[in-house]
Amino acid sequence: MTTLIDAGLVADHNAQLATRLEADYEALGGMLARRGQDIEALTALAQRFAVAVPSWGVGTGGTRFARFAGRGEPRNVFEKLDDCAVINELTRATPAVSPHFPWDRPTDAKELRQKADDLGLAFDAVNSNTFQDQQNQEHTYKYGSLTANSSATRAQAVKHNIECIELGRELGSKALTVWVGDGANFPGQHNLRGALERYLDSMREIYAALPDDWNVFIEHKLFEPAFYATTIADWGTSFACATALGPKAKCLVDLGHHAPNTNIEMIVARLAQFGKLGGFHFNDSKYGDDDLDSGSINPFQLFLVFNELADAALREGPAFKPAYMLDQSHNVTDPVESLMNSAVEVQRAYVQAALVDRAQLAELQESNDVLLSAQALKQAFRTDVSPILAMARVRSGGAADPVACYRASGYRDKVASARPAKAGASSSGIV
Ligand code: PSV
Ligand code: MN
Repeated sequence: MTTLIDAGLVADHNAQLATRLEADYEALGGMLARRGQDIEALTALAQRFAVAVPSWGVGTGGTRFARFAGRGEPRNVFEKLDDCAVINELTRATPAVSPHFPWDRPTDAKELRQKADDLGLAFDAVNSNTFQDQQNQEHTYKYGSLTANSSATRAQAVKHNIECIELGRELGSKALTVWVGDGANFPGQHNLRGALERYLDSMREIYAALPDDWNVFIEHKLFEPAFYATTIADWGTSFACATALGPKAKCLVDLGHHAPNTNIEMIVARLAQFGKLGGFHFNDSKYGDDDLDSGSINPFQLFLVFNELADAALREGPAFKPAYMLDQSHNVTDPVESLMNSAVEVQRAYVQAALVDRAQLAELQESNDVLLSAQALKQAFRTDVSPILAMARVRSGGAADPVACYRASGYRDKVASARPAKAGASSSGIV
């Protein structure tokens, strides 16, 4: 197995922080014990947590105005995997990568799988891309893909999704995520019902190509690129489509894809209740689909999402396993740092949600004790579980402080000289 960050460097880094960490861990352990909670059980829980990294997230993103390239950006899927491996080596919370095709299409899937294996990585859901035209593509997606009026365009988009399934099989993936930007920019542009009927017809063909042990995740998004009526705009449409398609179809919740102030945790509860919660794209936002780092704007919302997930896990048992993935665009930060930070923030919300005494909360709710019910959640959210997360990382072979250790490793400088920027290349990152 190849490691990209020197194990000795990580050990030195951890040794430097050990005294402080142990003191903080002990203090937190004492406080939790007084609340009847076992810090060791929580640390073990944190060690089991995993969230997948989006291959496109390791490139520098941009907006429709500009993209400011970063140093040492990965130029192909192999280099992207290296960056993803660094994130996992230091956080020990991201053992899988979610690839995007055709951006990450390998010439040899076996070679790519071997490379991932060697880096200790697996592949999570594969993503199709029919929201932009590729070079030498026969039919344009300018007016839609799976919903297009043209049957030839729809067939081309269906074929691409089926190719993604094939590639995903070779990589050991078990799910396909379908997000389409299809929609209308002007009233009258679309027959709203007709577009959704065409979407379902196309999705039925894709669904039919799924292996028995696969799922297809339907990702909804309110707007962009369509600014008037997006075909799969909300969780209701996503749920209706997943239901119409069958048991292998589930809904994917990207935290940035809702109207401001939408109660996302309630959507999570609804989808879990009806067995249609497939997975997540975690990120944060202030205004729209900003794709900011997870937990950077509204960490309480992230906690409340995990509070619903903890409730669902208790009700559904081990079969309840939504896919956790990040989906962010890093425009002004080092993508490796942002992704490490986000993985830790999602893990933090997961552990904080486990602090809630669910039996006690149920009693408070039963007796209509509104104030103490709210306080039960607030107390968990206010608890700083950082020592648990750091201890979990150290015990799993990661870094007590992933960003500090990453900076000390000089990885970015190394890749900056090994990966000179290619003129005009922007194969990585969201542009
Ligand atoms: C769309 O905004 C999205 O959230 C989908 O998941 C895409 O696959 C991804 O971003 C990258 O464009
Ligand atoms: Mn997404």
